[in-house]
Parts: sequence; structure tokens; C-alpha cells
Amino acid sequence: MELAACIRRGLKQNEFEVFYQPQIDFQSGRLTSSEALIRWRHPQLGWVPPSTFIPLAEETGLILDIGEWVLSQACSQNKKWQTMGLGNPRIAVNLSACQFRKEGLAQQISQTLQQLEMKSNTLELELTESTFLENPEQGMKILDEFRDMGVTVSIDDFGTGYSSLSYIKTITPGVLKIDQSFVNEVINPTNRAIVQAIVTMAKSLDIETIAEGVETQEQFDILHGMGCDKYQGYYYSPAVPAEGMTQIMMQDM
Ligand code: G
Ligand code: G
Ligand code: MN
Ligand code: NA
Repeated sequence: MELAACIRRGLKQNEFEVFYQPQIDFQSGRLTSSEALIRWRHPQLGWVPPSTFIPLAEETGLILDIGEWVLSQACSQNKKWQTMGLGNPRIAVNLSACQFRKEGLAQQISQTLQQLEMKSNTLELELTESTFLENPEQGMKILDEFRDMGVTVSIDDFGTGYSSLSYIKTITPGVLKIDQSFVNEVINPTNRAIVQAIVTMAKSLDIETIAEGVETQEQFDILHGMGCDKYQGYYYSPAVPAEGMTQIMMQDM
């Protein structure tokens, strides 16, 4: 069967699952939030990584269905965690350019939040610079709507785009997610200088920084020392199923 048809069938037959990766505060060592990351359990192929189906889903527009599904899954899961008394966790959801392009995104998100009775200030939406730059005018309008709703905007893979820093001023994100490629080699003086510059700039603009893909104690120490706010990565935990995330949250209480 064609991959697109497989995705369609998979959505109908509940083959997709949302995993969650913890985000940890460097200072306190406490869990603050998690990122929702889709996984596909294909009946024949087993776990199919998003890198093999997200690009096609974007080409075919299927990402609109996937995106809506991930958002409602993640929000209802987060609501469950709040109801279980596991604090006031935040959840970060990835938005693709395709979703960002379609009319009515903010209204759709607002509706989902209302239906699930989830507080909008516990939702973070991740977008890349290129998603925004595809159509900055429309982008500004959507970001204003997000802001009015009280939803936080994060810039994903920060530092890998080709945008000028002036866009930071335009977007005024709540969070910058420092791309894994810098974090991975943060031991290297050039990368270290770049990451330090990002962290310093973000601090003075009152923007939070998250280091992505922290894997080692050494990376942890360097980033902590630089004043980066939070981290995400295998050093703490990979993305895990909802039940695994619940366990992690209970241990963190
Ligand atoms: O979790 P993993 O590293 O395998 O994710 C690979 C890529 O897939 C990442 O770039 C991530 O942003 C993307 N991805 C994961 N889940 C989603 C999702 O729900 N929506 C979108 N648009 N992208 C996702
Ligand atoms: O949305 P984004 O492109 O940031 O997706 C994050 C991706 O990074 C996911 O595919 C996730 O599984 C992956 N990831 C998370 N932590 C680590 C890590 O410590 N090392 C590596 N190599 N990948 C990671
Ligand atoms: Mn992301
Ligand atoms: Na990223």
C-alpha cells in the first residue's frame, strides 16, 4: 500500500501514539513540562520514526489531520495529569508549516482547549523560523492570536534557520529551543560561543532557553554553567509513552 494510504488507515485504526519527552529545569532539577512527539506503531513494520512519515504527511496535507489528533491527545493527557494532582505541567506540541498556513488555526486550537477544559497557559506551540518566514504577515496575525489566548510560542531548532535576528523581535517568542547540533558539540569552542550568545541574548529579552538533545554529563555541566534555563535529552530521558511519563512525574513530586 502507498505510504499516504497507510497513514490514513493508521489514523483510523489507532496505530499512532503520542510519546512525551521531559523538559527539566537546570537550577531546580525539576520537571517543568514535556514535548509531545508522535510515534507510529505499524502492524507489520513495527515502530516507524516520524522522520519517515512527517515529510510525506506534510506534502499530502495529512499533517493537518495528524496535527489535530496530536494536539487533542496531548491536551487531554495534560489535563489528566493536572487532574491527577501532578502539579501544573506544561505541554509542548509541534506545529508544521502546513498547519500554520491553513486558515483558522488559532480558532481550532482555542476550541480544542475549551472542549478539553485545558488552561491555555499550559500549552506551548513549537514552530520553526522557516515556518514563520514562509508568510510573515499571516504569521504575525496567528502569533497575535496565540498571545491573546495565552499560549506560549517556542522557536524550535533555533539557530539552524537562515533568518535574521530581527525576527526575534517580531515573533517575541516565549522560548528558544537551542538546536541539538549546537548542544551535541557544545564542548567545541565555536559552538560554545554561539550557545552562550543565544542564552545571553534570550535572558536580556526575557525569553526562556531550552537546550535540546542533552546526552552527557559534560554537556549538562557546560549548559548549566552558561545559564541555560531548561534541557531536554537522553541524559534525563528519551520520549516515553504517557504511562512512562506519569511515572516520571510521580517520582518528581
Ligand atoms: O521524536 P523524533 O526525534 O523522532 O522526531 C523527529 C521529528 O519529527 C522532529 O523534527 C519532530 O519535530 C517531528 N515531530 C514529532 N512529532 C511531531 C508532531 O506531532 N507534529 C509535527 N509536525 N512534527 C513532529
Ligand atoms: O521537534 P524536534 O525536531 O526538536 O524533535 C526533537 C527530536 O530529538 C525528537 O526526534 C527526539 O526524539 C530527539 N531527541 C530528543 N532527545 C535527544 C537526545 O538526547 N539525542 C538525540 N540524538 N536525539 C534526541
Ligand atoms: Mn520540537
Ligand atoms: Na528541535
